[in-house]
Amino acid sequence: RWDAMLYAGARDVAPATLFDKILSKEIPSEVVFEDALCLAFRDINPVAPAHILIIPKHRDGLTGLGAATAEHSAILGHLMVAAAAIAKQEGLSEFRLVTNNGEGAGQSVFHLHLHLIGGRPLEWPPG
Ligand code: DGP
Repeated sequence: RWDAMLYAGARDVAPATLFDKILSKEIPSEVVFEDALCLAFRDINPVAPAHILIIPKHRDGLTGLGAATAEHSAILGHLMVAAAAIAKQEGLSEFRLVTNNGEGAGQSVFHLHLHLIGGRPLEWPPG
């Protein structure tokens, strides 16, 4: 499965996900923000008027947040700062940032992603 590791990074042996195809543009997406380290695009199945996924371009073992180690500190911080910039760009002063870790928590794509959600009142606790 060397092909599957193309975008995942040399140290990443987990199977490729559809986000690799989004990164390669094989699957089109509505990109709202991009820099050298991350890509942000609109969720295909939005749960709110604003629903944006923010992903690292190189998964580097981050199948989900539960796989994070101290080596991932810089990219994780970068994703958070990107989320704040995207919220501002989208005109969201109130928003929620969520990451689902594990199928039981609602994770369906095993390439770390932050859900930036806003544009409507958000209830607490989430389901
Ligand atoms: P999660 O369930 O937390 O792993 O989030 C995965 C999200 O990915 C889910 O909210 C739906 C979204 N998604 C799935 N397939 C596509 C796609 O092809 N394009 C886009 N833009 N989003 C997708």
